[in-house]
Amino acid sequence: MLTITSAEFVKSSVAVEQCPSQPLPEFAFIGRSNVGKSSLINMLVQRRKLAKTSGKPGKTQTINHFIINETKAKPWYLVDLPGYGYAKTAKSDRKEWQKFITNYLENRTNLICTMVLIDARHEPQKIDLEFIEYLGLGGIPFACVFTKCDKLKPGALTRNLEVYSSTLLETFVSLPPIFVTSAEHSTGRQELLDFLAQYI
Ligand SMILES: Nc1nc2c(ncn2[C@@H]2O[C@H](COP(=O)(O)OP(=O)(O)OP(=O)(O)O)[C@@H](O)[C@H]2O)c(=O)[nH]1
Ligand SMILES: [Mg+2]
Repeated sequence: MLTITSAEFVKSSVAVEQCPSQPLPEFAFIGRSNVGKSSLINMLVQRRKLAKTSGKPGKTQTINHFIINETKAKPWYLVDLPGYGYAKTAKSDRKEWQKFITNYLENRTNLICTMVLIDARHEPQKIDLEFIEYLGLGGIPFACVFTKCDKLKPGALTRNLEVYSSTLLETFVSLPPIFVTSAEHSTGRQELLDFLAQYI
């Protein structure tokens, strides 16, 4: 089992070239604006205010590295990425976002796995499916993490997960690793940490 002893902000970058040069194992969190990326990172490391969160979409605008120390292994990074699909973002800015993030995802050599966050309350959204397909086609390792599961009843959660899985199976031959989380209740924390621990 992995026991985190400290988690600290390292730096914000606006290009992959600016990211920390130490080649430590790295895991990135991505998904729609407001899906709960920053909150999930805080939940994992049990620090309420490490990654800045907001009720308004578009809070995280840079690639933010956090270094995590634990008892049994070398340090590793968690990376908070800006969200996609924020309706108020101008088209030209969206193109910029794409370049900046795809460049990171495709060229960050120590990036081990990208966690794609999906709001558990909704049916599959085109923007998420397209992003997942992009990762799949590019051979970029990823896992799906459903967020905000405290906001729906167990029956609805099960149903949404089933719909999501069958939608993914229309494109993929097998399902990626799937996690169900709540940053409010720390649901899924141990499962996610166990998943990361395999690589560390
Ligand atoms: N109920 C509930 N609310 C959550 C959960 N996770 C996040 N939220 C809320 O959702 C809002 C957005 O959370 P953030 O963590 O800032 O989301 P983000 O994906 O980092 O957003 P951007 O940085 O703007 O892309 C905040 O008001 C959080 O409190 C959760 O598991 N349960
Ligand atoms: Mg954020």
